[in-house]
Amino acid sequence: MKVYRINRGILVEDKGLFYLLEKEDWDTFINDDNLLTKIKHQISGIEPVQDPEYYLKNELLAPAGSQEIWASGVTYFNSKLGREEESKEKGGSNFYARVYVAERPELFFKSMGYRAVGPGGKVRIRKDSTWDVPEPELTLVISSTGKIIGYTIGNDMSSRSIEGENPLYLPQAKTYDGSAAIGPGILVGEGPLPKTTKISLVIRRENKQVFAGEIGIDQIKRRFEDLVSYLYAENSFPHGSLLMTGTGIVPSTDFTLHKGDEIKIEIDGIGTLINTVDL
Ligand code: DO4
Ligand code: MG
Repeated sequence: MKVYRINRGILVEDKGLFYLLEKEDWDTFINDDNLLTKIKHQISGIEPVQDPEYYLKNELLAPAGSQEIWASGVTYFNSKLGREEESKEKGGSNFYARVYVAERPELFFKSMGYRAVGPGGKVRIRKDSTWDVPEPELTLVISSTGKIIGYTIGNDMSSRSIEGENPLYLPQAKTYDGSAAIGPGILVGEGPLPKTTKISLVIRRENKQVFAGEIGIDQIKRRFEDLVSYLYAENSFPHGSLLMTGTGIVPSTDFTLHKGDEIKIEIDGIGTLINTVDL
């Protein structure tokens, strides 16, 4: 079952049919430990909509409102290698090797939900950055009690030049207007994602593919429950939260994003998130 946030409420996809729940408040709707049961109950007895494409094309919003969006770092070996490479000249690389094996994960604040870019929207690169990449990340949707209630796709846009300069610049490399994209919808399943789930990233420039990469979620070093447990240990989230789980796809050091690039992230079973790059 998938849930999309749209202008006029919520669109539910179940077994190829779509149901409209008008005037539902997103924050109240999504923050529910028994979300799947609630949705099943709410769509029973209502007719499916005839033209779901209209809503998906014209009304789709980022699936977050008052939720905070956090992110995990260096959860895949490729991420550790990439950060070591970008920071080695400045002497910061050792921190990444250490956090990769540490018990405490790297977690950082990324964006408020209402500031996140939705499907089809424009993500940004900073004007004071010279080296920029998207980070395609499986994103957990978590209730206020700390239960993982769904999954979506996140793009943790990152400035590698600022991050590589000094690890203490991380908040500036990671959090700025247009730095977080999420969507298209939330997969609300009966249980955990299959271990064979793949994340793929394709970047196109002037209609040509300039980067493609893929990673399996089985390559992640951390358990999702452990990431959530660290995040919730000393923080309360009255509306729930979203947590990006880190990237395992890191383009080579000669790659940087350009204005106009199209970023396409796909995760099996969840969908495809497409955004274009602006300055
Ligand atoms: O430590 C820097 C950020 C790491 C990150 O965002 C990732 O691994 O996805
Ligand atoms: Mg990341």
